[in-house]
Amino acid sequence: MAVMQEIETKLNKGISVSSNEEIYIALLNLVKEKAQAKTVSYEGGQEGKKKLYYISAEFLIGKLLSNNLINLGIYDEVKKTLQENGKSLAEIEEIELEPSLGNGGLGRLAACFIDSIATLGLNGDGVGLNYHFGLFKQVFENNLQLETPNPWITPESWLTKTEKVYPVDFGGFTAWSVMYDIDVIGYNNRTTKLHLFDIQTIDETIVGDTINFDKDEIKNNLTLFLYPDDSDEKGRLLRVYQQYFMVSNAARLVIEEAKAKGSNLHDLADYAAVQINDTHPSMVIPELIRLLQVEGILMDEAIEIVSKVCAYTNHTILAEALEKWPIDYINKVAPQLMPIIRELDNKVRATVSDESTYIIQNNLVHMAHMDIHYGHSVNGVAYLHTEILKNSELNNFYRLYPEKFNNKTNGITFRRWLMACNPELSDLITELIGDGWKTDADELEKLGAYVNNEKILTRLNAIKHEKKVELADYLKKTQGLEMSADSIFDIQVKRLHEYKRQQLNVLYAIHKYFEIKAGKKPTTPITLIFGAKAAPAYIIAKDIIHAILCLQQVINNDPEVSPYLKVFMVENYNVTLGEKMYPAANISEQISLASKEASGTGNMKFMLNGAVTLGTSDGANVEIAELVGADNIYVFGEDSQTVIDRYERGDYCSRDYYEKDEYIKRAVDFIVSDEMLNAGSRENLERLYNELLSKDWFMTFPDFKDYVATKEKAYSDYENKKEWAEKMLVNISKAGFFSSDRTIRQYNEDIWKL
Ligand code: 26Q
Repeated sequence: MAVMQEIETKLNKGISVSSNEEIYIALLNLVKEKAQAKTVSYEGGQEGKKKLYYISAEFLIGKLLSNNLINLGIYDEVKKTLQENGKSLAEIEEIELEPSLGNGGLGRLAACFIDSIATLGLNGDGVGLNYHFGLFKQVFENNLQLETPNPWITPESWLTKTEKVYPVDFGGFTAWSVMYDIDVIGYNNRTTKLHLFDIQTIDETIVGDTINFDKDEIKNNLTLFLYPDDSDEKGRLLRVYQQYFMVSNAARLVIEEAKAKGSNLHDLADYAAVQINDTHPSMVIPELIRLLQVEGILMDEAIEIVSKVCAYTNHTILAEALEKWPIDYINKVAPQLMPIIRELDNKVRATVSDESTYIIQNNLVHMAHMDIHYGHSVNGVAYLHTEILKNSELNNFYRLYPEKFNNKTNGITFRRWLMACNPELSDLITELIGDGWKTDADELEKLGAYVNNEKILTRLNAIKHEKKVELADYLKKTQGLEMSADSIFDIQVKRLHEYKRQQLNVLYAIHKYFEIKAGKKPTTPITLIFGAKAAPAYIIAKDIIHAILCLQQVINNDPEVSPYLKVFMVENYNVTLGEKMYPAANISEQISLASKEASGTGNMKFMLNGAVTLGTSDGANVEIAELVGADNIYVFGEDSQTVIDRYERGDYCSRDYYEKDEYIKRAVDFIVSDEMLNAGSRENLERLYNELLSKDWFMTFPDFKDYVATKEKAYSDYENKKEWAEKMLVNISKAGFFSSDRTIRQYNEDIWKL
C-alpha cells in the first residue's frame, strides 16, 4: 500500500482535512507497526543465541519520528505526501516531546549505540529506566537558571507497555516493576528494543511546579526523575534505589531470556553479554551472582560466569565522579547484595597486595573497582583517555590486568546527526559519491576528490548559510534571539562544567568586547552561541551561566560593540536544539582542560556537519586533529602531560597569571564591573570572580593567551571563503571514523563476540 493510503487508513479520513496532532499520532502508530514487523525472534531462527544487554541509567534518544522514518526508508515519501496535502513534516515533528532521559554525552552515546546495534543487525537490546520527568527543563529568569519539571510521556507515545513484571526486593519491602519497550529501528535493518523499567506504584501527582518533591516514599517516586547530581543525601540514597531497581530487573531479564533459549546457566556467557555503561549499573555484577546462586550455582562458579558476561566502560577521569557508595546505603537498599560484595572484596584482599584496588575502603564500596576486578574488559572512550586510564588514573589496575584494558573511541549515528538534521548536506554528499556512505561511513573519504572544486565548495558554503538562516529564524521565533546569518557562528554546546571551560570562552568574549571598544573591529561580525544546563546544585556552574546571560545583555545592548560581536545563550539546550545548531556552526568550541574530557561526541557532530574545531589536545579532539591534519583544525593550549604534571606539583597559582597578564586582569575584573553588576547579581558574579582568582582549578589562565591568538587566526582564515570551505570539506570527508557503526563493530569484535 502507498504511504498516503496507509496514513489515511490510520486517520480514517484525508490527510488534508486532519490536524497535525492527528497526523502525528497516525504516523506514530504506523511506524510502530512497521517496526514490529521487523522484529526477529530466536524461535524463528533469525536471532542468534548470544545477546547483548547494554545497561545504562541514561538513554538520551531525542525525538523519534524523523529518525524512525529515515531508518524505515520512508522519510522522503512521507514528507512528500504530507507536502502534497498541504502539511509540513517539520511542523508535525514539533508536536513530539523530547524524552529527556539523559544528562549529556554518556546518555546520548547510549542512544547512538542502540541505533548502530540495530543497524548492524546485531542481537542486542538497551536496558534502562523509564523516568517520567527525565532531566529538568531549564528556564532563564533574571539571568539565572531555574529548573522546572519536564514531563514527556503523552497518552500516545513510543512506549509500549509489556506483560513483563518482576518483584524487586528492597530492604524492608518488595516493589513490582513493569517493563516498557521502545522499538529501536535499524537503518534498513531489523528492530531491536530499548527496555525501560518502571515501578507500578509511581505517583506523578507528588510533583508540583518545581523539581523538589518528597524523596521518602520510594514506591511512589523511584522513577520520577533522572538525577543530574548527587548533592543531597536523600537524593543520593534514591539514586542507589534507582540503580538497584534497574539492575535487578536487567539481571532477571538476562537470566530468563537465556533460560528460554536453553541455557543451563553454567553456560550463561554463551547467551549473554552485559555492557556496564559507567558505574551506574555496576550492582548488576553482585545481583547476577546472587541470582545464579538462587538457581543452585555455587559462589565461585557464579563469580566466574558473571566475569565472563560483564564488561565495563569508563567515561570519566574526574576522580570525584567515580561512584563510591556507603555500605550503609547498600545495606538499606539491597541488603542481600552486601554479603556478596564482601566476598568479592575478600577474594581481592586474599590475592592482591595493592590496597588501593580493594573494593571496600573506609566503609565505601568502590563501584569501578568491582567492575574492573570482576568484569572481563575495561574500556576508555578515546585513545588519549584510555592511555591516561592505563598510565595514571587506573594504573594500579592496569598493572594487575593489562589484558583487560582496551580503547573504543566513541562515535555518533550519522542517521540522526547528518541525514536527519542536515538533509541538504546529506543530499549533496550522495549526489557526489553515491549513497554507500550511509552504511559504510569510510566512503566519505571519496569527498576528498572535490577539495579543489570551486563549484562544490560554493555549494557547501551555500548549504552552511542556509542552515545558519534556519537556526537564526528558529531561535528568533522560539526564544526571541536575534542573530545574523552573515556573522561567524562560533558555538559551544554541552553540559556546563568547569572542566569544559565555558568560562574561558566568556573571558574571550570580554576580551573581544574591549578590543572592539578600542577600535579593533572584526571584518566579519562574530556571534558566540552557548547552550548548557548546569546541575541544580552545582553553584559555580550556575554562576557561569549567570555571567554568560549578563554578558549577553551588556554586549548585545552596546551600540558600539553589538554590530561586531554578539553573545547568546540558548535556553534549555537539548537534543532537538542540537540538531539545529550543529549544522549551522562555523566553529566548534572543544576547549576542555587537556586530560579532562574523556572523549566528547559533540566535537564529532560539528565536524560531520562541516564546522571546524577550535580545541585543546583532549579526548577525541586528538584523533580529529590526526585525521584532518593541522591545516584543518585549530589546536591550542597546554598538552595533557603538562597539565597532569602541574596538578602533581600542586603549584598552580592563578593570581600570578592575573597579576602578570594585563589582558587576563582586564577580562576577569570585568566580571564584577558596574556594567555586569547592573545586569546581574553581585553574589553570583563575585563568587565566580573569586573562584577564578583564588583557584581556577581547571587552569583557564595558562591557556588564555593561546586561546585568544588561535581564535583570532580562525576568524581571519574564515575571511577566505574558498579556503574555509576546503577545511569544511576535509572535516566532513574524514568524519567517517567517528560513525558509531565503527565503534559498535569494534565492541562486538573485541568484547561481545555476538
Ligand atoms: C553520578 C552519581 C550520582 C549522580 C549522577 C552521576 C553521574 C551522572 C552522569 C555521573 C556521570 C554522568 C555522565 C557522564 C558523562 O556524560 N560523561 C561523558 O561521556 C561521554 C561519552 O563517553 C564522553 O564523550 C564525555 O567526554 C564524558 O564527559
